[in-house]
Amino acid sequence: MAKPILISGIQPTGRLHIGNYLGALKNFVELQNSGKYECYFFIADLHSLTENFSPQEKSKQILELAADYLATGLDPKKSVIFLQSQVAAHSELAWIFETLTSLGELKRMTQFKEKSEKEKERANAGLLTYPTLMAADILIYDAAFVPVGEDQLQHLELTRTLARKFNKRFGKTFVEPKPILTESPRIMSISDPKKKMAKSEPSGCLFLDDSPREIKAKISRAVTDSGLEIKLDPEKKAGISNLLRIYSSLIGHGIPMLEKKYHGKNYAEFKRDLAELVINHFADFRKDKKALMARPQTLVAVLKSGSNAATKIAEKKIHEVKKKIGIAF
Ligand code: AQP
Repeated sequence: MAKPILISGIQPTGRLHIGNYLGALKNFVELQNSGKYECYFFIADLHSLTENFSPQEKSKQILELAADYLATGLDPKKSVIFLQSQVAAHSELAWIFETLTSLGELKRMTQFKEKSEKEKERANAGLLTYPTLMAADILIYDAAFVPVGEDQLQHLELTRTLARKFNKRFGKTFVEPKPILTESPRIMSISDPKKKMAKSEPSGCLFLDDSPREIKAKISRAVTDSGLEIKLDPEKKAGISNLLRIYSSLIGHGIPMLEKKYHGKNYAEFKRDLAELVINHFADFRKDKKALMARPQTLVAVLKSGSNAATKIAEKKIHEVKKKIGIAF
């Protein structure tokens, strides 16, 4: 029997942080290695153009994300790893979806509201239509599952709505995808634990390739409350709760076990152990990423070969879609 299809992507907008890892990438690798799915993982470069960028910086960010993918364990022999912009059918389908989506639906999206707030009318239109491109990324492969962090659930719901809307109007064409969330779908900023850790706020990020010195310094500075107890209480102890979540996700044990272990111990001891854990957890990653970045041609070749494979599937689907809506013969 054919395996269910699974797809996800990350934007090349800067170094990955531990929220991207625990909310998404770690799970990508585990799902790939489970052997239960036919996996597609892409670099969402078109989405990333909605942020300010320079061309040189963009090329570097793409290669760096390809290195992040491979260094954390994504494997081109097991998954199709590709660059979104190299598969033209994503953009074609996104346009069709834009014509099926109301302005109201797009304006209600939290990400659009947050990201366009500062720029108001000058915010680029791509920020608004981002979810229709995301729907195309997913639906074009008939994906049944999408591993994402919590921040993307609203967009995924719109994707499901679009699949239903299209199927109702033009006949069964798309699969309605379901999200797969991790145990830590929302890692918070270490400098402001009420906010999500986000690449656009680097001061609150623990980056995967931070040096051991940086990791130690950042974790010891991480904002916590003035209390003494090390226990989960996201309301009153947001900072410590966030650090507990990071710790427990990295060791794969529940938080109660950690609360027991650190009963009667102080924040400094807990933070020291967490820093040690993070440093060791990403030691191989730092080494492998450095080696991969020294071979950019290998990274380009992986993306080219994956993009060719993805194009074959996506071309078939866009042709089916065009026939359904009466613009292909
Ligand atoms: N803080 C987070 N906790 C858990 N998961 C997270 N993700 C992002 N932040 C967290 C998940 O990581 C995947 C890739 O994210 P992305 O780069 O495509 O999108 P993003 O949300 O724009 O990333 P950032 O780092 O949060 O940057 P900005 O500053 O743009 O907001 C997604 O699955 C996402 O859910």
